[in-house]
Amino acid sequence: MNSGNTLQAVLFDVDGTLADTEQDGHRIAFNQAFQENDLDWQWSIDLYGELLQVTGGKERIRYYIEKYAPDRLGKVDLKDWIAYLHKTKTGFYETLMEKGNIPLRPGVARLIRELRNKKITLAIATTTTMENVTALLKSTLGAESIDWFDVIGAGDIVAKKKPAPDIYHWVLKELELDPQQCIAIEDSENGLQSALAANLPTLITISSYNRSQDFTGARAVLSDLGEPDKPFTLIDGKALTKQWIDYDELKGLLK
Ligand code: XBP
Ligand code: MG
Repeated sequence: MNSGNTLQAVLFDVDGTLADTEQDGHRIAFNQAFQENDLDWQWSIDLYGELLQVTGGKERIRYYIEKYAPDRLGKVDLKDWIAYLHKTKTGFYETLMEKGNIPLRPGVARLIRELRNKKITLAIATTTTMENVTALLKSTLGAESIDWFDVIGAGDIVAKKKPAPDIYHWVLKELELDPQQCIAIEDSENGLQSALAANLPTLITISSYNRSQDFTGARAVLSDLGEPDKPFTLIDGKALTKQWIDYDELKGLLK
C-alpha cells in the first residue's frame, strides 16, 4: 500500500452525484420496460422516492413486487424474469442518455478536469450497471472520458450493494490505496453509509430525492460542487475557504 497520506484519488458516486439521473432517467426507463412487457406498473415521482431506499435496479424491482405486486411472487423463474426486466430497462436508459437530456451537476466537469490536470486518480463506485455509467459519461464528457477513470466499480461486481461497503472496498483494493488517501463524493445516505463503512472521508452534494436524509459523519454537506460564478450552499460540516470545490478544498476536507 502507498504510504503517503495526501489526497491521491477521488471516488465518485454516479447517480445523483455526477448527474441527477433518477427522476428523469432511471425512473422513466423502468416505466418504459414495464410498458414494453405489458405490465401496468407506473412508478410515479413520489413512489420512486420510496423505492430509492433500495439500491440496485433488480433489488428495487423485487422490493416493488413484494410490496405492491405480490401476486407475481409465485412466478416461476422470478429471479430471471427480474433480471430480464432490468436488462430491458438498461436498454431504455442507454437510449435516454444518448438523447443527452441529463446534464452533469454543477462543478462536476470543472472538478474532473482540474483533478486530471493535477494527475489525481479518478475512480467510480456505483450501484448502477457499467452500461449505464458508460452511457452517462459518453453523453456528457464524451466517449474518451471512460478512460479517465482508473477504476470503475459498478453494479453486480460485488455481492452486496450500498449501503454495504463492498463496492468501496473493491475500488480501494484495485487502486491499492488506503481510504485516508482518498475522498468519496456521494449524494445519498445509503452512499454515505457505504463510504463511511469503508473508512472513506466523504463529501455530500445533496441531490433532489435526498434532501431530508441523515448525513451525519460526512466531512461537509453541500448543495452541489459549485462554480466560481455559481457558489454552493454549505448545509453542514466543515467550513470551506472557497464556495466551489476544487483540489485544494478536497485536500482541506481530508485534514
Ligand atoms: C443508484 C442506484 C441505482 C440506480 C438505478 O446508485 O441505486 O440502482 O437507481 O440503476 P448510485 P440500476 O447512486 O450508487 O450510483 O437499475 O442499473 O441499478
Ligand atoms: Mg447516488
